[in-house]
Amino acid sequence: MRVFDESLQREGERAFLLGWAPSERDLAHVELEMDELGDLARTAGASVVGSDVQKRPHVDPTLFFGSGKVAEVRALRESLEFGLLITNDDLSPRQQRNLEAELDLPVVDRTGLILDIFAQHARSREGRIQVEVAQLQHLLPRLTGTSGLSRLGGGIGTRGPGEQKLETDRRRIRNRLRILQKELTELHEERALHRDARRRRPFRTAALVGYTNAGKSTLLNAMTAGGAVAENQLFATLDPTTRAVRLPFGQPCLLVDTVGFIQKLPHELVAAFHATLEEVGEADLLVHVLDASHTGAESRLETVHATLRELGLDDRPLLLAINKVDRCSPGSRRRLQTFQPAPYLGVVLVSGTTGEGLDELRSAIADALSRDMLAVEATIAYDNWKALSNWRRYGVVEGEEFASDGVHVRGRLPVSLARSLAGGPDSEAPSE
Ligand SMILES: Nc1nc2c(ncn2[C@@H]2O[C@H](COP(=O)(O)OP(=O)(O)OP(=O)(O)O)[C@@H](O)[C@H]2O)c(=O)[nH]1
Ligand SMILES: [Mg+2]
Repeated sequence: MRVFDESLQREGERAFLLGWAPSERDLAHVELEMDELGDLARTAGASVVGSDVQKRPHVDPTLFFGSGKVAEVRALRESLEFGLLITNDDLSPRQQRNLEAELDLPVVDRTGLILDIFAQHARSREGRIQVEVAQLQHLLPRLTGTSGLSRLGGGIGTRGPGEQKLETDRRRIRNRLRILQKELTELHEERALHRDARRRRPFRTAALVGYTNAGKSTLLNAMTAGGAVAENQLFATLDPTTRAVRLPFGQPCLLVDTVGFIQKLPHELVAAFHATLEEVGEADLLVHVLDASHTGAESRLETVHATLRELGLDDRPLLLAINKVDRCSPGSRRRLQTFQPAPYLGVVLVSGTTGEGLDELRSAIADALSRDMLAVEATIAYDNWKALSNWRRYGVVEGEEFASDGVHVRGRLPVSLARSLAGGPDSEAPSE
């Protein structure tokens, strides 16, 4: 067990963390998860007074933890003066209720904690609704009264006015869920309209993805005019932010920053944030931002891959931006320079705070985005200035020669522009 004295300096709800490891072998990664749970608790505003991990092959169906461990935690309440227990694993509604009764304390599980942080950080209308939907869905099965008796069996405490109130509460929640879902659908349609408008312009989009706190918003700010919230907190960003970034050949690209991933990302949240994550789904390229200074960087890399798979985004072209290299020793930098994991088109070492590697990252993004452009060679008449300026703007100009019949241009163009230059059937120059 670990006891922290940070609580002496920090104000906030005093919380104790409890985790579970099925065997000795799992202890190391559970300890990493416990560190992260501490960060989550602090982000939610709690002060962590201590933590413990129970080793036990199986979880207990009624209490999750063994009754001995629960008694131990109960005994610690006096000396450590905590008013909240946070568990690293998700509890069934029944386990949560039983633990609360045994400990005479509120108990929050990992999902509940993440939902709380999301509720504090959601800013946009859509973000707030998504969080409320996830919270209500999390709450609904927990609204079954405290008796723990099944409704079919009936019995004392499950009937009468109490039960009626419960039914009313459930009905109210379901009604509220329906209203929220309807509003989400409307917002979703609105967003689709915006996206259609954007699609008509041949803007390319790259999305920054990665573990929470990896430095995505810091990178977005460093590469663009800024304005995204970057903080040493988990889930500082919930709402997508889109900014234009200039790439080396001058073509504009939109850079999207959005919610970070985390291990054991609650399913309610993945589902709830599907709409927000659609912005990522629309991207031509994903830039995976990895915090190189974190001890668990490798497992975080895996978590991000797993989350991308879950979201059906693992077929997208990927770049790896290894961030916070300003914190790395020369030795680990050298190792990182030769790091070439399979799915990535390129790997760049960057620092969002010192600006190191940002030019390389811009070039890597430009290269990756121009891969699916068409190679084109054409002569553009001098009176067709618009075609030339569109080429410079949205494509890549590799060579330009001014001749008597016009400008001979060699380079790459997005398919829609190449067609319009050839006067093809779908030709339609992008309107400004
Ligand atoms: N030393 C160092 N710190 C960095 C770097 N990039 C970001 N940070 C710090 O890391 C913390 C998290 O940065 P954010 O940009 O908010 O991270 P994020 O990935 O957007 O996080 P969420 O929005 O919470 O998912 C902040 O305290 C940043 O100042 C870097 O290159 N070097
Ligand atoms: Mg962020």
